[in-house]
Amino acid sequence: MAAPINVALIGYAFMGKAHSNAYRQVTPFMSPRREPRMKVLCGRTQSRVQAAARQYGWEEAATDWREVVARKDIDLVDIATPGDLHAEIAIEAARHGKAVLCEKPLANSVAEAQAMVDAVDAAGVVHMICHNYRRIPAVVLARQLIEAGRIGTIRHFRGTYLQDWIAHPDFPLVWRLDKAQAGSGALGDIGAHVVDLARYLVGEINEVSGHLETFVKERPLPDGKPGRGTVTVDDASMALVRFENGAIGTIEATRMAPGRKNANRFEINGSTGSIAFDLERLNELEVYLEAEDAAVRGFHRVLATEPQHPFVKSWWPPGHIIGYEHTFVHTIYDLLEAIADKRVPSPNFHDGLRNQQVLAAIENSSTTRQWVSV
Ligand code: SOE
Repeated sequence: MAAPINVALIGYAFMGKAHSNAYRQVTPFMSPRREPRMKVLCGRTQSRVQAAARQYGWEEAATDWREVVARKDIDLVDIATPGDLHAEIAIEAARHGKAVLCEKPLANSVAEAQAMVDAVDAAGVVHMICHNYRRIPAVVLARQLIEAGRIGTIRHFRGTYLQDWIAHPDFPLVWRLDKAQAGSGALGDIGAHVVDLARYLVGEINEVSGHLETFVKERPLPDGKPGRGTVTVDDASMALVRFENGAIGTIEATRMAPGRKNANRFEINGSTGSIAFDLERLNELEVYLEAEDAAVRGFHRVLATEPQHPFVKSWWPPGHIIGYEHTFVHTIYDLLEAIADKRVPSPNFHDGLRNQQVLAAIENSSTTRQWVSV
């Protein structure tokens, strides 16, 4: 692959902004062969994509993604569109031999996710799904502690992702509330992150009992249009889960928790200790270890900002905290390294497919009111 790595980003809303920022911030850390070049930003509306390209630092703006993914000078296609376009774009990009990064959830259905996996495997291209929370130093530390056996055999995973941005019944019917575009609601948008963390930290989920609810069934149409329309996705989802390794868990995702802005939290209990994390305090990991002296034993708040914590030493001196945007910088860093080394990083489309199967099982279980195997 020619140096630098030429990137095309499709989608310029919130996630497109986060990815753009990451390409800019990661550049000084990359060796010349691994440097990204922000070639083209693609979106539907000419005037808006042009403005975004200027603001985010892209060389060109385009409106036809098919033309963009076919370009010979593009190496990496980054998909940050609503879910209904993921499969089509990723499959076409793979067909043209491009590396592909795709936002979560991988697709709007298991069939689409499977087709995406088949396409990248057949083309032999590098692929990754953007579960950025795997690259928080405190979360990686949690995994390291688990892998080293510090909390023993895992028994419980308790994961919640709580937001409140649609709690008001007059919040408009944006695309994220439309099944045709988003695939599902809180379940796919934020529950997918919890499922990913559960898989990353504990292991494969093999059985679920799911419960979905849409509290506000109609909302005002967006963009000032008159009237109300039907909400076709869940506002909230909950599931009991069983892991292959014998652990049990709960996974909850809601956009209807007033006051909870972006509370992506988990607690894991093992036979000899526990760990807990909250994205709203993302530099910290709470750790309880039975092995510690009984007199001082208790939950410790570990600030994961020391040089030995993953990713941290590239940023600031010890104790200087990092933020949400760094989770994307770390993700893009690992992706660019993988592209230069011609290997598939993690999490990738195979993880995205498995995640999609768990989401589908939760939805299916909610409909049938039965436990469903994944
Ligand atoms: C909106 O709910 C959202 O931006 C998600 O789409 C992201 O994946 C999550 O990280 C934060 O919330």
